[in-house]
Amino acid sequence: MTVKAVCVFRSNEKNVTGTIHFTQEDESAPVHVHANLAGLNDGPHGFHIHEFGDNTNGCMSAGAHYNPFGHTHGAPTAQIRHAGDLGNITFKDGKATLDTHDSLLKLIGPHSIIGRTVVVHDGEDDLGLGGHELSPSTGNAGGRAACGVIGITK
Ligand SMILES: [Cu+2]
Ligand SMILES: [Zn+2]
Repeated sequence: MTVKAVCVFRSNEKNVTGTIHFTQEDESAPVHVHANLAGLNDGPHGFHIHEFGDNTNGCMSAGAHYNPFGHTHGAPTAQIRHAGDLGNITFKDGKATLDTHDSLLKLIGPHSIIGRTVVVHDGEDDLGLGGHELSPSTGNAGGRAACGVIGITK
């Protein structure tokens, strides 16, 4: 049975808005991710699922990248990556769209991302290759510009 989820970014201090839809048709299928965001400066911005659906202290409470298998950070196309690594979303004229399928994300089963947080960052994710001390953990993507919790939808 198809499971659908949605994450909404709204009314934060940086005026970032947008919606991310997730769809998974069955437990072994890749998850379709369709994001439409607005409000950040043009260029690539790190885009990840973080572990916790906790925004108590803003996006910082969402914890680290969702990483149920104990891997290092990487590109969404890399063999070794965090499950939550969606790479970058690129803004042009203040808007960004991402439409992709990801085989490590799940909406069904023990590693579901429902109830976790999507974060868009101030800077670019170097996909683990930048040589910075933070590259293997966060891609050195900078601050957390906006976030939202992933919830079930119909
Ligand atoms: Cu992140
Ligand atoms: Zn990561």
